[in-house]
Amino acid sequence: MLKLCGFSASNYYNKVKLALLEKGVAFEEELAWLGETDAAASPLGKVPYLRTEHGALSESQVMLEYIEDAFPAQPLLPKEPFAAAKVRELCLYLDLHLELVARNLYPQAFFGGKVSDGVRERSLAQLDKSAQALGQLARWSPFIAGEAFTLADCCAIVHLPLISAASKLVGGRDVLAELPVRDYLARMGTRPSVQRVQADRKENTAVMLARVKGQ
Ligand SMILES: N[C@@H](CCC(=O)N[C@@H](CS)C(=O)NCC(=O)O)C(=O)O
Repeated sequence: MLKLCGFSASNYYNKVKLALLEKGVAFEEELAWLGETDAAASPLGKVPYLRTEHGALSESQVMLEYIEDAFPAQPLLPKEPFAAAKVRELCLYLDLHLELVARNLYPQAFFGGKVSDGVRERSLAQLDKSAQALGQLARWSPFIAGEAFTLADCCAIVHLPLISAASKLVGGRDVLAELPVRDYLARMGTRPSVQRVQADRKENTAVMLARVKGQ
């Protein structure tokens, strides 16, 4: 059986967990905090990683693609190649151009640290640009790529709240304010998969923050 490794406070862990739940693929969870990961499975020490019967995989997007190929029932990518590419494009914008940039702000937003003025201003400027690009690509009708729940929703549901929160806490404004994110997340929040992920995230975040404080 697939084993998803990492911890439930992690947005990338939850991206993969959402795909597994939405597809109805059986999996187990293996708790691995940062600093306690399996170096053979995740060479950069990041979470999540996925143990499969063939070996381990790192990088959440690679895991989504593997799960999609290995378990084609309940597809989360359109069959038509161009439509599938548009979903992948959204995943990349969400992971690379939004979440990875917002991540620069997390030390101050969530972990009691401080980011330099330069990092804050550069990150916010890049986020403004990327938010505009997301506005151009996203459909929100009712899902982020259109009429069906796709891999892009797995990215959006876990990343968008963090991007809004980090920009508000560090920059004083929500870089996603112009987009219909609140209604979208409320819609997605009615799905059992999302409710399970949120409940596990809340529980695990309390443990994680206690660990960080104790260090
Ligand atoms: N590109 C990676 C990003 C994963 C990632 O950054 N995970 C965070 C936890 S949410 C992490 O492991 N951070 C520790 C580190 O980067 O060393 C993926 O998609 O899996």
